[in-house]
Amino acid sequence: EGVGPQNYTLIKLEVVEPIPSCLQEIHSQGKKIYLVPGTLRPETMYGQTNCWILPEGKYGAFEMGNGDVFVCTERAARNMSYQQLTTGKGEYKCLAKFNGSDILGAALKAPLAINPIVYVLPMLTIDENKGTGVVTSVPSDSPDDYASLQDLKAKAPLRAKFGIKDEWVLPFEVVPIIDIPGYSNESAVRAYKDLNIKSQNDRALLDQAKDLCYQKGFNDGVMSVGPYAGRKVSDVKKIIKDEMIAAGQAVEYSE
Ligand code: A2H
Repeated sequence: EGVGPQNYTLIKLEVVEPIPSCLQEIHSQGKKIYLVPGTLRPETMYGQTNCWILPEGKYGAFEMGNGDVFVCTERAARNMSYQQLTTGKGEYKCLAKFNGSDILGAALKAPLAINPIVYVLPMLTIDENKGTGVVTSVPSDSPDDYASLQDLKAKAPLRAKFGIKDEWVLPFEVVPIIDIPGYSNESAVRAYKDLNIKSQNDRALLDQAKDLCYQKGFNDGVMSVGPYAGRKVSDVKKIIKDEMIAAGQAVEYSE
């Protein structure tokens, strides 16, 4: 835990057909359902390849003030209720409760993503007490995401353990979105290889890689996709975030 509040951007990844059974009743009422990962890197959303949940994590579907339904931890929904996101202060209506494993393989439409559809996959290192308990995966720029995706790609028994179909994982390649001159256009992949990281459980090395990529990405990164291609990350990060919020693709959240 750091000092002071952490300001996240929650990205709205819409659950689309086939709807998981735990969400079917809500969907049949015509409501839009979103997984809402918290991110510090809204400018990387072009490179999303999947969305992570904790399989044994407890999640709910919560009604927001504007009629949207957000899938996240109850803890996050409670925090949202004090940030003008739900129907009233301290009030958050839970429409369904389920485990992360119940939504594995759900298909999502992720805003800005070059991949038209991404899938919900298991990440075993998610902290249920941070953010929304949902994480969007950008393996080009996040070492944790790259390590977790590599684990699933390389280990058929891991996929089998969680009932993950090959087609939810294997076709998804790293999407280069930010060039760091003199380093890499896939910084997380470079850091993973340089530090000889072997799995999502290499916590100390992943923390090192994460700091390195975060610093380099912000200080030296140049967008290579989207309307701001050629512009520095540090100059367009806030613009991209504000545009997503204005377009109804994201909301602010802090804790
Ligand atoms: B970031 P901080 Cl491209 N458990 O988003 C584990 N990790 C979580 C989480 C949770 N409950 N909630 C959020 N996160 C991840 C993008 C990204 C992120 C990139 C590069 C670095 C990066 C795509 N994943 O984070 O502990 C989310 O991943 C490195 C700082 O609150 C979120 O931003 O500082 C970040 O950790 C928040 O980390």
